[in-house]
Amino acid sequence: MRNLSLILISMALLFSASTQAAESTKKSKSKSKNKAPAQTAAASYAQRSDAMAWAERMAQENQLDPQWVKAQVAQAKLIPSIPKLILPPAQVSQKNWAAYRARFIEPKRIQAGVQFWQRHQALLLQAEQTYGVPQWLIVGVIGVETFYGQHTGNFRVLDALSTLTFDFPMEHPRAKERQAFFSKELAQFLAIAAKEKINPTKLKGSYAGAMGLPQFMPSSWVNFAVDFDGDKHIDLFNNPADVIGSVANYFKAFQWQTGMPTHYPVTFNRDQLDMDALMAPDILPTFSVNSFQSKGAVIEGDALLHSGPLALIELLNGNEPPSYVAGTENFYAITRYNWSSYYAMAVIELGQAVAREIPSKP
Ligand SMILES: [Ca+2]
Repeated sequence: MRNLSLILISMALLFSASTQAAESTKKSKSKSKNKAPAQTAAASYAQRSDAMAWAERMAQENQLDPQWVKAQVAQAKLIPSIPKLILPPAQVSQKNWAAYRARFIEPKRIQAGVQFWQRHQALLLQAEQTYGVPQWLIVGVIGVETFYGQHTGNFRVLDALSTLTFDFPMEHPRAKERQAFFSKELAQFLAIAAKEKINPTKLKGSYAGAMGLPQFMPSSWVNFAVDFDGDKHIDLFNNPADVIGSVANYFKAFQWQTGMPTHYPVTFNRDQLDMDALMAPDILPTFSVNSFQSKGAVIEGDALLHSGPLALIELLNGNEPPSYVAGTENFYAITRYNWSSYYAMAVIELGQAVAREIPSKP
């Protein structure tokens, strides 16, 4: 299992694609009595002694100019909707793979994926050759995250991360850990802006601070983003080479194994299935082909020749019967981008649906 910050990154990313609709709904309700735009009413952190003390401390820890850091934090504004968005939903709706799938595996997104692939064919091939990560995976991730750059988020990242650092809702079940996480993300964000000489107020992202076409959190940017076109800058907003190379590098860093399938079909007779044992490790691949079969899972063909461990992946379909697949270590690797088997499956199916539309070359 990975560390907490990755859980939090992925939780933030998990909701990145769906937050804008929720946000606009909430905004229109809360503003019904008050026509003023949110920015007018928003409190600035310039007057907050805790924020200024944080800036001082953060500048020292990261060898940044304290005056510059304070001047940036002073421009940050509280976004009142964000503390509500970060709270777990009051009612957990039943998971539904069929509904989730329909949001992502649909003609418009596939068509945008085909255009993205054709436009960036050379870069995708170069990334595959450099990192051993298939082109369809890179295309699938960017499509699920941001619809190929159409939905990269409309919050100023500086405001979003400042709000989650200085005004994190204390009623959150893991408030202290998450606030500490976002404090580090804000520090990393400012370090990126300083290094790239970007005005931090110009960068927009999700309410949790995920940025650019691949929706990298600042810590992911610092640790995994690459300058893939060699222009001495990393730009995940406008530079397709850096975007494509960074996604591929991320999966290489999380042990993507070149050539290994992500999953195999699986069937079973429920009476002969040791469901408790198979579900115990959740999505972590644990069972050899032999032990998977001895517990009642039925796999065929190539799956029988698989040499690594497998996991029984269950995807709920609301009131309909669940879907199951046998997930490999590469399926697990995709969940390191976002801790959700539903997310991983959507990335796989979108990427492969796009790939089927790309004429294969000799
Ligand atoms: Ca670059």
